[in-house]
Amino acid sequence: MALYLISGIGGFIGSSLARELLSRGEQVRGFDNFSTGKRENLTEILDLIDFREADLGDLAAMHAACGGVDFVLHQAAIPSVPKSVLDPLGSNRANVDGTVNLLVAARDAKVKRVVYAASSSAYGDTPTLPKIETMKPDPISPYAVAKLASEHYLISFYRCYQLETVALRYFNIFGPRQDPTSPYSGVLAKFITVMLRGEQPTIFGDGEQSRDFTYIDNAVEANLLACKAPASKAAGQVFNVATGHRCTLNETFKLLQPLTSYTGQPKYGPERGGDIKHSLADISKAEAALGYKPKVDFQEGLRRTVEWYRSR
Ligand code: UD2
Repeated sequence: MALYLISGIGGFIGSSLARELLSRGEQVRGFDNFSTGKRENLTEILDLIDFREADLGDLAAMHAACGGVDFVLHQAAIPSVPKSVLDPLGSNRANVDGTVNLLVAARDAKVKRVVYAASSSAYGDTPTLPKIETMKPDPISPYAVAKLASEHYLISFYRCYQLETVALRYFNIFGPRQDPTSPYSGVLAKFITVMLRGEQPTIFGDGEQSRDFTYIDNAVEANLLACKAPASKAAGQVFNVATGHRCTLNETFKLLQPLTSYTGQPKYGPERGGDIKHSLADISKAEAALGYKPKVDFQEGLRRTVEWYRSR
């Protein structure tokens, strides 16, 4: 049994990681400042975990949180392209300064490995698809720059201090518990909840933008594999975490219609600043080095997510 520290444990990815680790009999500690995470995501597991309310900006709290920890799963962030365009300083504080604080604490506590929630936004809008880790990154939004800067900090901490680090470039993770209520929420959480209410979703732009939407269980599995993969294959490395397929927003809307019983049409609004047009991953590096294989495809993921929101 190992002790895992999850930053951002109140978030949808952090709380999903916690549930899976508990079901595997592992020990879980976690912290959140509830800036985007939610207490209700932890309700049934609160008694089973060592939870602390803390902010990544508090180095003393990070040192305390890392004591005795085997693996850190660093999910805490302000995860939004448009929010970072409005507030680049806030994005940098949470997404870069916060990461460095946690890395310093993890290094000092001699944790075995830090696995980081990096982002596909690092690739930017370069025309070549699929995106492969050897491509030169070309981030557009402050959020994408911050996520990429943190990746480089992870690699630096491996090179300079031999702290084993792994960066997982998430491609549009979705699933149960993703918050649909903020203007910055992920598109699928918004579309599903709006359509279930019989309301019209808004597509920003022409709807022909595409994403490699990745169901949460795949991201959870990738994190747990990244903790256990041999250091020779994983440490100091960056991996795409995705499905290797993409879907446009217009196609996604059509898939959601029968699942949500929504019979109307979407509205179209202006394109969003800082957005990229197409996103699709090559996942062969994660397959070869981590043994990663997407377990749940997009359509099945949509079905499970719609069912979850419907049951609320
Ligand atoms: C980026 C990253 C993703 C993750 C995420 C964190 C890319 C390709 N992906 O997601 O991996 O790091 O940031 O937030 O960079 N949209 C609508 N209507 C809405 C909401 C969104 O049309 O009501 C559009 C939006 O303009 C975009 C697409 O849906 O074209 C996806 O937006 P999103 O905010 O769900 O995720 P994205 O791609 O910015």
